[in-house]
Formats: sequence, C-alpha cells, structure tokens
Amino acid sequence: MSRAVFPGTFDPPTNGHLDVIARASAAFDEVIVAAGVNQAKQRLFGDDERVAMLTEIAQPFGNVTVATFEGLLVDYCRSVDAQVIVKGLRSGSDYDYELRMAQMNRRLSGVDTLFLPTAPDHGYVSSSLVKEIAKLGGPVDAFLPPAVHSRLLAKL
Ligand code: COD
Repeated sequence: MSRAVFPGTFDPPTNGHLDVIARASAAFDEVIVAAGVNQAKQRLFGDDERVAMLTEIAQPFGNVTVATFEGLLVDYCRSVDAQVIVKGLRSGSDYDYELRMAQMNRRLSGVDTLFLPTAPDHGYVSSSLVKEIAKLGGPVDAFLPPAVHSRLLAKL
C-alpha cells in the first residue's frame, strides 16, 4: 500500500493545490493532505478553517484524508507510515527551495519527495497573491475552489 503526504500551509487552498491533490490521488493508494500548524508564519485562516476548507475540497477523492501536523515533516511522515512526500513545482525558485528541503528530508529520514510540475493554468497561482488581490478588491474566483472563494470573501 503506497501512502503519500502532501504538506503545505494552505492559507488558503487554491486550484493549484487542488490539482496536486487530484493527481496525487490518482498516483497513490492513500494521500494525506497535511496542513502545518503553529509555525511562525502569520496566517489569514486559522488551523480549523484551513482543515475545513481542505476537507471540503478533498471530499470527492475517496483515498484522500486531511490532517494537521506540527514540528518536523519527516517525523509526521514516519508517524503515519508514509513513504513519499508530494510537492508541487511552479518555477525555478520553487525548485531551488524545494530541492534543498527534499534532500534534507531524505537525509534525515529516508523519506523521498515526488515533485509534480504545476498545470499551466495554475503556474502563477499562489495563496499569497490571491489574498493580496482579494484584499485590494480584485476578482479571485478563477483561482479558488468555490468553497474557498466564499470563505475568503466572508473573511475579508
Ligand atoms: N501549482 C502547483 N503546486 C502548488 C501551487 C500551484 N499553483 N501552489 C502551491 N503549490 C505547492 C507548493 O509548491 C508546495 O509544494 C505545496 O503546494 C504547498 O504550498 P503552500 O504554499 O501552501 O505551503 P508551504 O510551501 O508554505 O509549506 C511549507 C511546509 C509546511 C511544507 C514546510 O514549511 C515544512 O515542511 N514545514 C515543517 C517543518 C520542517 O520539517 N522543516 C524542515 C524542512 S527540511
């Protein structure tokens, strides 16, 4: 049985994240979407809100569950017996950052990382850009699952 963890901040989850979830769901027997909690990052959405949004968008995929994790990602992967970390790659700067983390995570634990290149439609989508545009009154419905879009509008 192959079990993968797709970790992230998901503040909020975007269509880019959803695309990675869908593709990971097709590639592995089980996928755990793991939202990092209690990190230093300033967030718009709280832990419960991010989990609720992820649970709603992951609902169509029978083999995807949502969880939170705290501390080292590799410790969490070990605790749930996941063999692989899944990450999305949008750009060269993503690659530089993610490659070092993937190599470090493998060195620390033996857990490997699988990179999924972003779909062209989502390559420029990020949670932070979407939040910035929405705060300034711009339209962001094209970049978010409907359940996330309505929560973001309500929040702002
Ligand atoms: N298309 C495709 N993929 C995308 C898109 C998009 N439009 N947007 C985001 N993604 C991918 C990202 O590349 C990333 O792989 C994933 O989705 C999550 O993205 P974010 O922005 O929600 O989350 P991050 O990158 O802030 O999450 C960072 C982690 C929480 C995974 C990281 O900080 C971590 O592992 N923390 C735990 C502490 C730890 O173990 N540290 C040691 C690391 S060596």
